[in-house]
Amino acid sequence: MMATTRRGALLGGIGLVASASALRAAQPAGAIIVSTWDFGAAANAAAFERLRSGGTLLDAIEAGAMVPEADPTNHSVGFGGYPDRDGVVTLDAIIMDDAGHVGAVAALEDTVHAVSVARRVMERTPHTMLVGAGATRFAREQGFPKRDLLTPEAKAAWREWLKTSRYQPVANIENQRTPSPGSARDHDTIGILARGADGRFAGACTTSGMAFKLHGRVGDSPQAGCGLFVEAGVGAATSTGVGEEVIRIAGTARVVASMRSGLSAAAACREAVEHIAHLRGDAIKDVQVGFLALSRDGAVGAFALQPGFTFAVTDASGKTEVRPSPSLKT
Ligand code: SD4
Repeated sequence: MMATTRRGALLGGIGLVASASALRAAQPAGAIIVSTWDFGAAANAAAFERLRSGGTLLDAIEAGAMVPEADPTNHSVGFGGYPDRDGVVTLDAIIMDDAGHVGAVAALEDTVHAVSVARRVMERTPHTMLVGAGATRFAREQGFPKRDLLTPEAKAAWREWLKTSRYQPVANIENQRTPSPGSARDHDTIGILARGADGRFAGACTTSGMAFKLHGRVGDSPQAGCGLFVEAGVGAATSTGVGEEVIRIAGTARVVASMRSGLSAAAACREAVEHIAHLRGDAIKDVQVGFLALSRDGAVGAFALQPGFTFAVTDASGKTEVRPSPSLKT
């Protein structure tokens, strides 16, 4: 089974090399932007606007990711994100294009726009990822202002959490913008992908990770091949949910490899979710993981472990639709 899949991927890869220009010519014109969760709609709108005003695909992706980062009511991206168990907000982010350019930061502190710092890592350093104190120092050196990310509301939620100190991620908390007082509120991430009218791809993923995590914990989001993967002539994929489960299977690298071997974006996302379920059995009983993918023909696919995952799709005319993802469990 594994051998067949691998051979399929290999053959798909060879076919692509031979016919990359033919594939590009077959692509429908027009850009498409997709992102995770209901709040992806606002991010897509910013990305679309940036593209329309002449920005590059990377400019658009970055502008989109910056929207939830700056939103204090979004409790797990950037400003207003929930802290770790020591009360410190730490951010993970990545940005990537389809020409092998990638930059990421993990456990970044005191900086609102982690995605922009990730872009600086990509464009101004010989590295692909900076972490912790090094990432934060780099942000200051690059002129990003120091800002305390812990809002009074997030601090109060952390104090409440300290009473039980029970670490238990809640599925689909991302779409709960105003959780009831005292309820568990833990994680939120935006993964945003775009295909330009020229058929090129770019993507970003940014998060404050799982709330009340151990200090120093890094999730899937900033890791290429886990929270995000982009490949020329094939497509792009991003993930959300409990990062540990995505990292175990190098989730988005797997989704993109499946698309390379001929699966549709939807089937590739489903295959990755099924693999997690098969691998983890009861351990993922209440866990949410969602994948979102965009293929070279502009098709959008998503699949999640649990019902409740949603994603936003913006077409070339700027029309945005939030859609529910199919899921393994019903
Ligand atoms: C993480 N995958 O840090 C992220 C969390 C997330 O919506 O996606 N939340 O594990």
